[in-house]
Amino acid sequence: MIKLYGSLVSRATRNLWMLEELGLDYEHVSLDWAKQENRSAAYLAINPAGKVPTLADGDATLSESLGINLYLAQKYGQGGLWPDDDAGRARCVQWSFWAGAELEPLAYGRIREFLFKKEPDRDQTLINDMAEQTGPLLDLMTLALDDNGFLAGDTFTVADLNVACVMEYLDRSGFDISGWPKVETWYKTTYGRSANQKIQDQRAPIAAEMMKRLQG
Ligand SMILES: N[C@@H](CCC(=O)N[C@@H](CS)C(=O)NCC(=O)O)C(=O)O
Repeated sequence: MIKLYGSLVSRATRNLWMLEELGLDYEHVSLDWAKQENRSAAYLAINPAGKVPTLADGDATLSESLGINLYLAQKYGQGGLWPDDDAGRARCVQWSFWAGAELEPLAYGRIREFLFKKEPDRDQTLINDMAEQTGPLLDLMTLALDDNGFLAGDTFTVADLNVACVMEYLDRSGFDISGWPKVETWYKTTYGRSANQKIQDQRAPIAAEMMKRLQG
């Protein structure tokens, strides 16, 4: 059976969402990184980087959350989350790279400032700079969504899932996307899908506990 390693307060939620979308049977092995469970000898034998998530599926043991989702879509989502046409598949790869390389550094940067630091320790200059750099990315998404309402074609694909699960960091850190109404509508519809809702409902109490610890 497919195994997914990583806790509900980690990027593993990206893959849990995907596994639910695909309706696959899987085992979720929750590792608490606050307790360094991802640094145990047993886990390092599976993923020498000691990071989560890791997916084990038959001969494939994979890391990198967005790459794992591309793999799952390709293997189990043909014609749905993984489009039938070459251009659609290429756009899924393109947007996934974009999410990791362009959006995530800014969105995760905000999480570090807003969730992992207390108010007096936040770097307001950095926050303002990151906000300024985020605007053009949302402009670009608006252009892409103008064509068809989804990022890689005219239906929901792994491109939408991978971008939305990174955009989650903007949401959680209170970035206001109402100035980009197409993106806002797309995000609410995408992130609100029932497969993700199921995972977010499981995550909520654990995340609340973590926030209490971080913010006091
Ligand atoms: N680019 C990687 C990032 C993986 C990553 O940094 N995971 C964090 C949790 S979300 C982690 O394992 N942190 C614990 C550590 O580095 O010890 C991905 O998308 O999977």
